[in-house]
Amino acid sequence: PRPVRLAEYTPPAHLVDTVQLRFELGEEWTTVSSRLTVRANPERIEAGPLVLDGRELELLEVAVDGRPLGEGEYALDAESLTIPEVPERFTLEVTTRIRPQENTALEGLYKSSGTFCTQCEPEGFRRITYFPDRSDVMARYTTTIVADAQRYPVLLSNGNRIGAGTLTDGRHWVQWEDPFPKPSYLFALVGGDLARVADSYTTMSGRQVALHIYVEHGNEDKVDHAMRSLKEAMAWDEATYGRECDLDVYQIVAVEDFNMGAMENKGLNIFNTSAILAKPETATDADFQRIEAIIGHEYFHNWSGNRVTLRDWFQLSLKEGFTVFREQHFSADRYSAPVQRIEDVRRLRTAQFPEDDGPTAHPVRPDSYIEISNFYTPTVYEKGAEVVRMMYHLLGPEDFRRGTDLFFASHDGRAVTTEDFVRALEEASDRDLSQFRLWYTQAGTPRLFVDAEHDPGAATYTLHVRQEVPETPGQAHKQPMHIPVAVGLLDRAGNALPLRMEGEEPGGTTRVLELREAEQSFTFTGVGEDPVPSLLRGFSAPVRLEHDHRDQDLAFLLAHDEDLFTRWEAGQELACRSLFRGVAAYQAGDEMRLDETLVEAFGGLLRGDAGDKALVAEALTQPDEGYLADLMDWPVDPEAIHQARRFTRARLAQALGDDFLYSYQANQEGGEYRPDPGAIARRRLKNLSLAYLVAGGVGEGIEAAREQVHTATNMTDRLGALRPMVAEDVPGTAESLEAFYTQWKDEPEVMDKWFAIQATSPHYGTLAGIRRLLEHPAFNFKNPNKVRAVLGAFARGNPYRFHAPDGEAYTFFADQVLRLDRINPQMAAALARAFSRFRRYDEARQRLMREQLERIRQDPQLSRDTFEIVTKSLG
Ligand code: HT7
Ligand code: ZN
Repeated sequence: PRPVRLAEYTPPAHLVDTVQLRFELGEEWTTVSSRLTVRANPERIEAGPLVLDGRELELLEVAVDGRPLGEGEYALDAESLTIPEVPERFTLEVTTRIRPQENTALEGLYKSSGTFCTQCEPEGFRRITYFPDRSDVMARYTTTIVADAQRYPVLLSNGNRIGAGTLTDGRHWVQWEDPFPKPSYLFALVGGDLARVADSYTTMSGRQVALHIYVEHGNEDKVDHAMRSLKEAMAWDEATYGRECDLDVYQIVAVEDFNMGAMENKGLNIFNTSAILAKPETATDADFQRIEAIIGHEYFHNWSGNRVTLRDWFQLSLKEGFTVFREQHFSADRYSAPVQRIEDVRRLRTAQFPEDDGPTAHPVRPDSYIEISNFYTPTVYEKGAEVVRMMYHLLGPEDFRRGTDLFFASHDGRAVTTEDFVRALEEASDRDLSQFRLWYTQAGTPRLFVDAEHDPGAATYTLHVRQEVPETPGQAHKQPMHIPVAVGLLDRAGNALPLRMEGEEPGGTTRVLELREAEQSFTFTGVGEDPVPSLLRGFSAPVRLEHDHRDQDLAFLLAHDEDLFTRWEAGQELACRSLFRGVAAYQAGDEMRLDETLVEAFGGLLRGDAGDKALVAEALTQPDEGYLADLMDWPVDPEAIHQARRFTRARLAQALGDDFLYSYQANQEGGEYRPDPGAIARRRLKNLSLAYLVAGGVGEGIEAAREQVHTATNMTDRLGALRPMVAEDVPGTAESLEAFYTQWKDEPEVMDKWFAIQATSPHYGTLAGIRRLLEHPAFNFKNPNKVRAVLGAFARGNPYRFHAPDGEAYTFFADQVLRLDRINPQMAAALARAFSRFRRYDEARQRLMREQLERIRQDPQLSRDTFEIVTKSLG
């Protein structure tokens, strides 16, 4: 397949002003009739033939200005319909037939547990009807849906309901009109027998918006949290960005089979059930928080993505990076800002840094793709959000807000680019972002090397900073980037020093250094005694930072830094160093030892009366095996990492047994479950303590876990006990797993957790164990949540077993990729990424993984999605 390139972008030859759609939803097939008003694009000198996208469609009829075309008057191939001769303006009528019930790819119109639903982003609309399926063609849609009244009493589309009626054959119809022009990727339709939970919101200008959430009957008791979150998000966007909801009705529908978390279709969001359904008995604190974040994310898209949309798919981060930033800011305001930042950074480091350092690395604004569905990546989303965050801090909140106001006002109703966004921010501030733009076009995570020099005579302190942007596929030479590095200095008593730079007035205790050159030095004056530097406060830029802090400095920062992020960071670094000493010992066949500095630092955290328990819990959380693998020099040794991590965990638990027990007991609470920040933090610390105790084989801890798994009244506590039991396989685990299954087998979201904790356990997630899980009656290969819970969790969350040296897991996994590729190419391509960084491993593992990649590549029916990942991985 030929790649699509940004450099080859041309405006559409034809524009569509209005679209009238009529769907007849049937049990075997669905008929789709469309009526479009089309005109030549005045921006193009010559419009030429009309070319419409279409895939897997059966064309029944095509007519121009009411006249049906004969066979010689148009041309059809597997991807398009071309009409060579068309007038300047005309109406086009097209009738197609599709088979939603056979659509397992979950793109276009498909059926999920008896409900018709759509997923059109990025290129699903072309699986519904022939259309210029590109985001710069924006039209007004009117949609009529006809279906059996009993099976599908609920018929929904974008916009407002403008008509309904019944037919004599038992069918009924509903008509919807969307007043806002939109690209086809935001079209949505739902038909099913669903329950509706209704509420309403009064906007800042006093308009009433009806809020409707549709779920399967029986799930009505699981939407309170989503509804509350939606109203919070609406109020937040008004207060923070001045953005008001522009709709009369905002609808959300939950479906079980969905490739991602949710979709922001105009006025009709479609959600994966896992991103919406929650009650204390079935959802964890993390689920409650994730739901709030996703509800917010999709709602925020109503402005960042829908009102102002994308010119082309290369601009994807314009909506996704910006919207993730908005979502993270919303969550930070709702819970704890430092903890949110830690979680954002953890995600960036575990998912995006490896991508940026591997064969599928690409810029935040990519410049070519084979299959756009492969570009919904951590780089476009999370790194894209970091780029927006850096601009937010460079401009400051007021200028940034002026910039976004200008952006929304000047591009409302248009399809634009990341460049338009940056330009609006520049115009609204006095900032020059020319060099900063490299963040959009240069791939690779910059590395910063910092050396410090204290001159006691002159009372100066100088930071020498060097930056390197690594080579990435297709980008051999990089230019120096504009990197904001927030720093502070601590005196030996742990106080933050007021900062003053040569030739400047004294400032506060945090200073943002703007790095623009390959090497640069920054000198602070009035620094009498040698300070401890606190670098990259708040993780002010998405970079890998290297400095030569001593372990004692890290422990000191962990105990004293005023910046809570840097405190956590120091603790993680301390833990990583200790783990890598363990890795080296394990590899050399020596005895592993626990570092006293780590024991003291962790003990101090547990015993200290640190107000923010959530932060203590974050600091006590071990870096995961995948992150350690990313940090390790070649070759990654998954076994040594696993053993060192396990050893450290167990020994820490034994050394600090009393503290963990105390923390476990002190953070118990009775009363009603509430997912508020304080209660979440206490549960987190309690269950983290429990997990350590179980890992350390502390009898009282194991007893407590066995009891808690049965007596817990909420899923956070139940899983908080079951997860460490399954990880360690303590006596009684098999029975607890069985009891859990019996209790929750009818709750698909809970079963996903049951699968995932087994798939990630070194005891249950062996190859034989994974095979058993795939054969389990509750597993369903067509449901992406189940595939993620078993295969995704195995590859990502169980590197020790996935990379077993015999390579059998690789063969098995490649078989599953191929099997899934026939059913759902997007999911198969996502799984295939598990092999993409095979070059990071030893030669034997490399050979084994390469064999599997080649075997997949040779499959004659391989999808474009999986082909792209596999060929790029092979390089
Ligand atoms: N904008 C949405 C993207 C999405 C998607 C992409 C490819 C395949 C299926 C998909 N479902 C949703 C999600 C979001 O970022 O809000
Ligand atoms: Zn999004």
